[in-house]
Amino acid sequence: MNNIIPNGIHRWGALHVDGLNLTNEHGQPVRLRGMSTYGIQWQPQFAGEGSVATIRDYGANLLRVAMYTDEGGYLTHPEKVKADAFRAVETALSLDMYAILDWHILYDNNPMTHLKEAKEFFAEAAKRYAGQPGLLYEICNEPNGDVTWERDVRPYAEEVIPVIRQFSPNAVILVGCSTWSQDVDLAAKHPLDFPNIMVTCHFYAGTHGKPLQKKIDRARELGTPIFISEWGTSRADGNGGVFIRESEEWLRFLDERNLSWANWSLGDRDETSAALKPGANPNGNWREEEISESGRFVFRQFRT
Ligand code: IDC
Repeated sequence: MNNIIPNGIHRWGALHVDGLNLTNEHGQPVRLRGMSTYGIQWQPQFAGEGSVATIRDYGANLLRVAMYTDEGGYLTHPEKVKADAFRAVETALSLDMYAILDWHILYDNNPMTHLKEAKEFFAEAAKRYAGQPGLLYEICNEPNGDVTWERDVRPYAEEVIPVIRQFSPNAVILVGCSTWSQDVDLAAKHPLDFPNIMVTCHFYAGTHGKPLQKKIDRARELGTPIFISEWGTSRADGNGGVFIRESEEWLRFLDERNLSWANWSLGDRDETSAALKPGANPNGNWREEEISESGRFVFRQFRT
């Protein structure tokens, strides 16, 4: 069958978390690597079949669907944005790729602000995808500002996780943490008391280096499994660089720990973190000149 890949849903089945590892349904450690969409409210066209199948051909087995809450996202146009997010998820699943459904908070710093909307959204999504082994849930992209794990993020997760588990009892759930999902060490001191949970860490190679790597190792020493659900070859503002040498160092770090990752972003915005050049064909099969410097680098990394 055309749509089966060696590291996809058909072979690996439902994923679980075992200690620090993400494992397949047979308990073997596995790794997801792929791309995050750009904000789905802005560029849904690059989450269509042509584009996603092209990154799969490059070796990706993961698509993260970044559904912004703010900035013209879900909270402003719930039906339209939700439909685009679900379509993107289903495109990836139909291609045998794992998908992450990401509640992409950003300028709306505190996940608690829209707890009610998050619970409604994840109830609907988890019901829709009940029994679907290929979907992971990311319940808050990047808490930031005056937000702490213990006061805000953990209580938020304690409300949202049971909502998802009610319909998808074993789904892997990814939880962001304070300082734009960098304070993994602080989260690890007060872990969530649920199975199949990973804490996300996000880095941008032009901004973050050794200190953040130390935080990851500290969290892991405390027993917290980490998932890199977003990273960029640029600075943290999505531009500058491209920082190839720093990205290579980071990827070595991730390889040594078998950490899963999604790169920001599968889109054609005019910024260095975008994998595609402005005007790239949404149907995929890109010519070399449609791919950015970052894209050329990242698209080679899925198979290494
Ligand atoms: C950036 C986009 C940029 C957009 C900005 C605000 O690349 O075009 O104007 O968001 O919406 C993150 C966020 C991610 C950011 C990215 C780069 O999760 O939404 O995208 N970044 O700044 N965290 C750290 C970096």
